[in-house]
Amino acid sequence: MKKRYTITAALPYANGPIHIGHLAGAYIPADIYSRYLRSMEKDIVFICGSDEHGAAIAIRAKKEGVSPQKIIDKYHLMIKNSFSDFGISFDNYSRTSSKIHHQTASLFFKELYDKNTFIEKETEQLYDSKENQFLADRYVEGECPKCHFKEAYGDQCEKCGSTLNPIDLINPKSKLSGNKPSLKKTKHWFLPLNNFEDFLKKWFLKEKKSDWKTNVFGQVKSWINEGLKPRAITRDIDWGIPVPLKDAIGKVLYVWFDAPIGYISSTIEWAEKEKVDWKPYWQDPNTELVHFIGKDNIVFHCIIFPSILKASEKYILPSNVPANEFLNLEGEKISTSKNWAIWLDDYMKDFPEMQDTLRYVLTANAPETKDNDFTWKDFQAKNNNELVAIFGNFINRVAVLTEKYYDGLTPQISAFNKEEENLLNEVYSYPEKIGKSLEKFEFRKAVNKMIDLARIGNKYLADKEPWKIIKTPNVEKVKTIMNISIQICGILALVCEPFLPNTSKKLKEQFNISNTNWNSINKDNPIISTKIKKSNLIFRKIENEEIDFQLEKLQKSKK
Ligand code: B3M
Ligand code: ZN
Repeated sequence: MKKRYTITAALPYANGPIHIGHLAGAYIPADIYSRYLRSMEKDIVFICGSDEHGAAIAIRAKKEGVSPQKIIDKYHLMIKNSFSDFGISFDNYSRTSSKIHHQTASLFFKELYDKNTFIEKETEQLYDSKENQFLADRYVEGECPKCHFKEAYGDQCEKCGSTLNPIDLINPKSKLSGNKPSLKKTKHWFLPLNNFEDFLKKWFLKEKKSDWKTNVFGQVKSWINEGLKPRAITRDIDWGIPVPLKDAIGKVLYVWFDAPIGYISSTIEWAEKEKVDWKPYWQDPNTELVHFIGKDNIVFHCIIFPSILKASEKYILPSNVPANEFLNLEGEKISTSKNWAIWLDDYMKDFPEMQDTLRYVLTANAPETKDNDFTWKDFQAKNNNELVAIFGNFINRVAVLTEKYYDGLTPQISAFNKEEENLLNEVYSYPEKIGKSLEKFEFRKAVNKMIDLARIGNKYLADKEPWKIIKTPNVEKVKTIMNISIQICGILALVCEPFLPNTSKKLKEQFNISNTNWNSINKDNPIISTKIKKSNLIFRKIENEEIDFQLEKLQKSKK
């Protein structure tokens, strides 16, 4: 029976395009991990979709004078295409405006309501009397009472990650009219997180979480120990999933109640297409559930969503939430409003066919345990000094020399000497070495091990200098050198797949490799083909002018 995994990546808001910070934060790590699990022949489903409710979309629609539906239709498609361009290999990419999600989320709410999970309470909420609208979430901005960040939202502070209630904000201001809000009574349904404190303490603090990242564990532990309060999970706005209760007309589910349930509805949608049962992926205790997110979503994935799943008593809980920190750009925070970002569709126009280079750089300098910085100079250096000069150079020399000496035919070798056996043992240990790092969500370490394998191949060829031996009586030795080098190329073709899917495809094609299972290769069962194809460069150098152009464009487009 294959081990089953449900892998989710945070549902991006459908109110703008995707930038490199999104890729580095959640989507590339999630894709690397999912591709690795597939190559280990696990039973995995990799799930995502557009998050299409919430104040941010309604506010953007109002600003642009269009309907929220128009906003989400535009960006859902743009986002879906960007992910596909960069090889983010979801098994299903859905959207929370779908019927199946409205049904799933409504049923989920009703089931918890019927179990008396929620508290029904009339409270005073912030109200914009000019716009005649209650102000929740991103409809209101103010100073965070915890860290005093000046632009905290009504439901969350992006700086310290705390969840907030709008009335907690210091000097709140309506994002619609800019006015100071008044207070007005309204009824909402609250999730009594305080009732889940014992469950969370046991599940999160007592049960084994040694393999959770310290930045995640520390943040959640402090929130649980601070004490949890009831949180409203309904809203007085007209964009979202209507609350399925008679006395809730005009109210919708809070976006952070419905969105995580979007992982489940996207799985149901996938299972219907595949004609399989979705339940084992969400309700079998042997299934591993892993959420890939950015650090600003930790509270929702480690406290609120697990409490909702627990309340339903039918679902598994996440085995891990390896949240990444933030990626900055040229020393500044990436900002959509200031247009300080590298948008994926722009990157594709300027660097067509070079998605793998961006995947490589965003993995090698991923903000795994602390915020990190992306610079165009570093992008150029990693591409030219590592992908071109080490990886590409090695592959190219092996293909050119095999073509030149043996018409592309792989020399068959029956016996290797001790030194060669040791080298083969070392190179065949890389799939397991890389796998071990991936299983610990240490993607930077894993990709560095991949490039180290290319370094070993490059050094072996440079040390052995077959181009000198070919003219001597010891010409037979060249056959061994090329055979070993071709085997290293084969291993690289396999282990680079999670990081560089396009490159892996090209190498498997060039070296005639059909195998994908990392467990099935070793020096007694070598990954080698009889004939390899002529070389075409798998990476190209990036010139200084290209980088100067990008830096100029970035500065010019800044708002
Ligand atoms: N839509 C993304 C964000 O906060 C948010 C994630 C939902 S995952 C269920 O940027
Ligand atoms: Zn804060």
